[in-house]
Amino acid sequence: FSNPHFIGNRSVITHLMEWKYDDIGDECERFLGPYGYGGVQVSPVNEHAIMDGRPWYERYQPVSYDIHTRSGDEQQFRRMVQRCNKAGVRIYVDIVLNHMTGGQSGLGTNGHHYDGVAMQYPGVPFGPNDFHGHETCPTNDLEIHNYSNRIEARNCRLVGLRDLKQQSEYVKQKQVDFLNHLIDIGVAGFRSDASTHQWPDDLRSIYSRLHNLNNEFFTENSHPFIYHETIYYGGNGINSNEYTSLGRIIEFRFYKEITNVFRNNNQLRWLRNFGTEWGLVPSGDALVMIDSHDLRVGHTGQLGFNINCFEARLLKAATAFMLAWNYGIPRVMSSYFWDQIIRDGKDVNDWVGPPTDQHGNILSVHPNPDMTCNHEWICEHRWREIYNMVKFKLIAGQEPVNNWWDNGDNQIAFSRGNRAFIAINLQKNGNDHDKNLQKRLQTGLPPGIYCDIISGNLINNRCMGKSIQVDKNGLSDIYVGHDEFDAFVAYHIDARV
Ligand code: AAO
Repeated sequence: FSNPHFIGNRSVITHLMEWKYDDIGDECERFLGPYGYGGVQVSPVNEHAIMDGRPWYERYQPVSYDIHTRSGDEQQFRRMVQRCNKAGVRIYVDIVLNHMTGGQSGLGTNGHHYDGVAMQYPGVPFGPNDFHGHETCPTNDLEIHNYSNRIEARNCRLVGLRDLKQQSEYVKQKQVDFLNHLIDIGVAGFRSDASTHQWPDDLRSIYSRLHNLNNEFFTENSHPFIYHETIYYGGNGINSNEYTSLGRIIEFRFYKEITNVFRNNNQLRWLRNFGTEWGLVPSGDALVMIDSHDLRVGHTGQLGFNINCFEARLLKAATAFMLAWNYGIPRVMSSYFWDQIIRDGKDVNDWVGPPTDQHGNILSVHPNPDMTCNHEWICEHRWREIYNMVKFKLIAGQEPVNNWWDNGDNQIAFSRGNRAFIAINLQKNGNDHDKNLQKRLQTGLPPGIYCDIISGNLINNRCMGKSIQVDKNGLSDIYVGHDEFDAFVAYHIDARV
C-alpha cells in the first residue's frame, strides 16, 4: 500500500482542493501531464452534509457513499479518472471512514436525508447500532478529550462527528464496497482521513478485502496506495508508526521542522542530515507537505506558524526545499483565495468554501495565458517556481544529495548527483554583503551554461531568467541576493542553454 504507482519518474502529488472533476480532467491533459506531476488528490467524493454557508469542511461529514458532490457526479468522476490516467496522472481520493456527520440533521449532496442526533443515514444505510456509544467510548459526552488516549481517540467522537463502529462486519463491508467501487473505476489510491481515530486492525481488515487496481491502467496485482493522516510530533501522542505497516503516513514532523527552519527559528545549515536523523519515519513510509487544506486555515496546527499562499516567497522557498530534497512523496497544496481575518490567533474565515456562482455551483477553472488561474483559484501548483521544481525533482530522480555547502548559518546549496543543483538564501543577519549569497561553489553539473528555472523559463533556448556558467570542474559563481523576488536559484541538466 505504499507504492503510489506513478508513471515513469513522476513523483509529486498536488491536492486540487474542491476542484470540479471536469476541470481536473482538463488540468491533467493541458498541464499536470505535460509538466510532470504524478497525481492529484481530490477532495472527498462521496455524498456529504449540505451545511449553511457551504463551508469547505462539509465534505468531511459523509451522508452516504454515493459519488455525488459539488465537484461532480459519478459519471463525471469516471471521465476524469480515465482522462487523467491517460495523461499519465494518477487520482487519489480523500476517504472519510472514521465518522459520518455532526449532531445536526438535513440533506446530503445526493438528496439523502440524514439525522445526526438519531444517527440515521438511510443513504447507506447506517443506524444507531453502527456507531460507537457508551459501551465503547469512556467519556461522558462521547467526545474525544484526550487525543493521546487510544481508546478515547478511536471510540469517541472527533469534534462531535458520529463515530462509526468499524469493528462491525456490516460497517466494514459498506466501506470495503465503497473503496472497491473507486478502485474499479481506476483510482490509484486514497488519503485516509483521521486515521489516528481508527484502530489499525480495523483498517488492516478493510484493506485486506480491497481489489487490485484496475488492469486498464495498472499492472496486474497492484495494490492501492494509501497514505494516512496521523498527526504525531513525538511524545506520548498516538505514534504514526502504528500505521506504517498499512501504507504511508503523512509525516507532520516534516512540515513542522521545515516551517521552523524557513521561519528562521532554526538555521538552514542543520538541514544537511534532514530526515530519519531528525526522528522522522523512513523516507519510504512518508508523504510530506508544506501546506494543506487544514494547515492553511490553522486547523491541525497553529495559525501563524504555518506557511500558506499569503506568504508566497516563503511558501515557494520551503516547497523548493521539499522538492529538491530526497525524502518521502511530496504533495503540493493548490488552494483558493479567502479573506483571511485573524482574531485572537484564529482565522475568522477558516470555513470559507471554494469560489461559486450565486446558486452555489463551484466555478470552473480557466487558466489565463500567463499560467495563473481565474476567479479565486490560487493554483500554487501552476506557479513557475513550483512547477519548475516539480521538473527538477523529476530530473534529479533517485540521485543522492551531493556537494552540500552552507555558510554556517542560513545559506545552503546542494546538488542531486550531477543532474541538478539548488542554492537557498534566507540569511537575515549581518550587512547587505553578508546577507547576499555570493560564492564560487561546486555544482556537480557538467560544464556548460545553465538557466535558472526559478527566475525565468528557458524558451526556445533563450533563458528568461538568470544564467550561470559551470566550468570544466563543475564550479560556478552562484548568486542569490537577499532581497530578490525568490530566495533560491535552481539549475538542472535539462535547462542547459
Ligand atoms: C466541523 C466544525 C466543528 C464541529 C464539527 C461537527 O468545525 O466545530 O464540531 O464540524 O459538526 C474538518 C474541519 C473541522 C470540521 C470537520 C467536519 O477541520 O473543523 O468540524 O471537517 O466538518 C484532529 C484529527 C484530525 C483532523 C483534525 C481536524 O486528529 O484527523 O482534528 N483532520 C481531518 C481532516 C479535517 C477534517 C477531519 C479530519 C474530520 O484533515 O479537514 O475536519 O473529517 C491536536 C490533535 C490532533 C487534532 C488537532 C486539531 O493537534 O493532536 O489529532 O487533529 O489537535 O484539533 C499542537 C499539538 C497537536 C495539536 C495541534 C493542533 O501542534 O502538538 O497535538 O497543536 O491544535
